[in-house]
Amino acid sequence: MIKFDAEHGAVHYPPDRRHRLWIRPSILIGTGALIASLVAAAWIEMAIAGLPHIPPVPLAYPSDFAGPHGFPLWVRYSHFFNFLFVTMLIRSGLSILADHPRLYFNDDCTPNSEWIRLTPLRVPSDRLWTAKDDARFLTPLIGTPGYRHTIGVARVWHFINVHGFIICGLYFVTMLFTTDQWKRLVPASPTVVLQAWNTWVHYATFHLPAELNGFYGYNALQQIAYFTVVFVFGPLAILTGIAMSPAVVNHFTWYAKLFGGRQSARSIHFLTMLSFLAFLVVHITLVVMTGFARNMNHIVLGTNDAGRLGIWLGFVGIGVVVLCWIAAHYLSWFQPRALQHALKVVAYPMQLLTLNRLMPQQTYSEKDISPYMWPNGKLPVRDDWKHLAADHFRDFKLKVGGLVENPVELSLADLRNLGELEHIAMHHCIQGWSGIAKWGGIPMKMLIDLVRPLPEAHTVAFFSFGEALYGGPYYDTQSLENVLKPQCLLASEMNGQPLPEVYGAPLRLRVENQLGYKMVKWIERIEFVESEKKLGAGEGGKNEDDEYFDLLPNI
Ligand SMILES: Nc1nc2c(c(=O)[nH]1)N[C@H]1C(S)=C(S)[C@@H](COP(=O)(O)O)O[C@H]1N2
Ligand SMILES: [Mo]
Repeated sequence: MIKFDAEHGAVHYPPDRRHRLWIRPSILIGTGALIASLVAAAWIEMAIAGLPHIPPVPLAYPSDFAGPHGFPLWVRYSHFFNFLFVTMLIRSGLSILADHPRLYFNDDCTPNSEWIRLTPLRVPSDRLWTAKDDARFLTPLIGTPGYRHTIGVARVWHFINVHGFIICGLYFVTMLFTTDQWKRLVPASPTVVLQAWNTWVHYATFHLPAELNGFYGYNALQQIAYFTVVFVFGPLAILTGIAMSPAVVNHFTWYAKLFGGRQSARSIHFLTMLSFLAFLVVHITLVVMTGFARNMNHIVLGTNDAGRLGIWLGFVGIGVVVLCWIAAHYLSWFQPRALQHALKVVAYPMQLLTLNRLMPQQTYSEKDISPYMWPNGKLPVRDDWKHLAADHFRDFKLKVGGLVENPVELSLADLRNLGELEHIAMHHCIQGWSGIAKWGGIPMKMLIDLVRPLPEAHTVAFFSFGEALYGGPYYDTQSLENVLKPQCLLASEMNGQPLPEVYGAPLRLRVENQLGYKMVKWIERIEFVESEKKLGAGEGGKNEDDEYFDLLPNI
């Protein structure tokens, strides 16, 4: 593990390292009751009728076997790479979750409405408690990268690996259906369900059913389990991942509703991860219990004998995967900038072609407005801001300049005279929480028409009165193209009231096709520039510079 000096240790290795898990009791009891009743039903059936007979699944018997034999090379490789990608996704996903360690089935994310909490802390009601204050950290034994709030780098791993996971999955399914291997996984008759139940009665009452040779076919319960993992959990994980994209959800509002809302999609995304984990535990246990050496030869070598080679090579394979976790951990701490750029190479061109083309067009109504909105960021401490705030920003002048024909200084009243628009929108924070609010202000397009950017101006930079998490003024940039999209506002009102101080007074940005950190609060001035590379560390904003966040977070 990495050694930190005292200064870095204070940031990277926070003193409160308690891990706690709380689950809403009704959910724990409900889940427990469901599992207990399935087990009880199995015992009752055995007590009354005895152990059910499991007829040999005809396809699965070597003697009259008609289906696919063994595991071809492509199955074995896909299996290995899938294991690598899924474990990387789980480890980085857990790190992302730790950044807002609460899951909800409602889109408001009001504290105490969560169904699961991975933090020992309750949200205090007597002082300002931001979502950043609430962020936790994981031990690197569980999460990538581990140690502290590192969502930027965790997202890099998540998004790079998801490309691998999807490519691997598409390859596997294509090969499955262009050969006869699909017959292993796809239940061909309804009797499979009955046989799966009978097999469950065996397992649940601690009887191992007569073991079929997996080289030739699976038992009915196994077939249904594999089918569900490949054709239900895999796609569901991908689809609910997409349902967390602000660009998608703020264009196709119905899409998140398919999953019961944006936070419900996030919860289901987590539950698919738990299902993968549960599957992994049972799968590995049964591989070990039902003829370990022979099974490992099937999986690793594609042979059907009882030699030890498969076991040894299998352990080498697992060792390679663990080495990848360790390498990812060290790369995260020593080469975060290179990782950030690597994701940009992979994702940015695709985003410009796809997600970033979606126009925000949210149609929420007043009744959707969240009763609570998580705040984020540090309230400005500068004297000039405090003086302006004390006088309700009457003397505030927004400075708009840089590469423009007509630089201006505008008071809030001047801005209001330019024209005002309102929309009700869902805010998506990179950390995972959301909230719906009504925003009022001047569309950026009107301001742009007024100042007339020069042809070489491609980027708009927003500078805040406030400081960033690790000090230095907060700023962020947008492409000119994105601020010209609908629903992009310089907001001075929230839910029909002047913008409250905590939420960014006097002005904040709204760009609804992106994540929250792009929406600078407490805006002091706006500058049109050639490119984001001229500002700060050149990555496009304070979070991009310091925390390795994406330049264009459409997801
Ligand atoms: N100046 C400034 N603006 C900021 C931040 C900040 O730390 N400083 N945090 C950003 C983040 S991460 C989010 S999610 C939103 C939060 O907006 P809210 O407090 O209105 O919910 O503000 C964004 N704007
Ligand atoms: Mo955020």
